[in-house]
Amino acid sequence: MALLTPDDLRDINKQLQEADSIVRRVTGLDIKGICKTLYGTSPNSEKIGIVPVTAGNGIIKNFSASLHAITQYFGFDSFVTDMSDVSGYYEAVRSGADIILMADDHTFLAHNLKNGKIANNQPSTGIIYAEIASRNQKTDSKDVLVVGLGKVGFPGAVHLVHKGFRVYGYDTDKTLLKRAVSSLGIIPFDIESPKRFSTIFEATPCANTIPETLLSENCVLSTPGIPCAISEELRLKYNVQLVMEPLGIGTASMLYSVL
Ligand code: NAI
Ligand code: PYL
Ligand code: MG
Repeated sequence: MALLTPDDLRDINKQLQEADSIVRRVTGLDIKGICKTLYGTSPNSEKIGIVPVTAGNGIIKNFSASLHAITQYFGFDSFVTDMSDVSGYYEAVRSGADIILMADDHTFLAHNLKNGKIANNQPSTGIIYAEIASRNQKTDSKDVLVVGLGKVGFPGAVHLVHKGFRVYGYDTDKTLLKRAVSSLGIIPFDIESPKRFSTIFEATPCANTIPETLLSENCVLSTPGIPCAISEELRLKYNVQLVMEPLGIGTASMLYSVL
């Protein structure tokens, strides 16, 4: 998994506010509204315990603090434990946490201790970014391009197929592309083809994955992938509505899915 850096998380509140305003402009709903309609849930005074984890590459500076800011932004009561790892988990439960948030290098989970529901960040992120893409108010077209069909992109593609979109898919890994074509019936897309899209969902760890030939004026690019899928120059040239934020939208999706 591509790991976040402290720099990605700089000024997370500002990043979240900016993302929220773009999500509103693109869909007519804010991130909370998207989560409510997606999962049919609303917070009910749940308390969230955030546990720092030292395993593997260890603590990412700003990670727990960012989760604290994100959970507060979405109106949850939350706290970061003083201790890490198993001791931190014990501390969170003893301090009355209803939901545990914790991540090692492979898995970022939300576990609701009251109802047993558990969420994984990767599918939760794919689903909410795909949902945002699917709500592009500026188009009637049912065509959506998905670039990157891995742990985030594949569940997003599944979501779009279930919503009745005509999903075009591309991944540099031919095996993953074949899997998505055979299991989901998506249309394999040749990235060199000049077809322009009004809605694109991208989930890769690479920069500049979307060539100019695929962009249309005012198109929506919904992408959790870091770094960004297009250059700033292309964003401005096509007035691309870019929904991209490093942690908060996916975390909101995880939390609402376990309520
Ligand atoms: P993954 O490694 O499972 O999937 C990435 C896929 O992109 C792979 O299948 C790979 O073959 C494909 N790919 C790479 N370069 C490509 C290119 N130029 N064109 C088309 N496909 C290409 O990774 P995962 O877990 O799905 O994560 C994807 C990205 O999302 C990463 O950058 C990760 O850090 C980010 N992420 C962001 C979150 C957020 O909240 N913003 C949350 C979780 C992940
Ligand atoms: C959850 C993010 C989204 C993209 N990459 C994922 C990542 O960076 N995972 C690693 C998270 C490690 C957190 C560390 C800590 O500070 O507790 N163990
Ligand atoms: Mg990318």
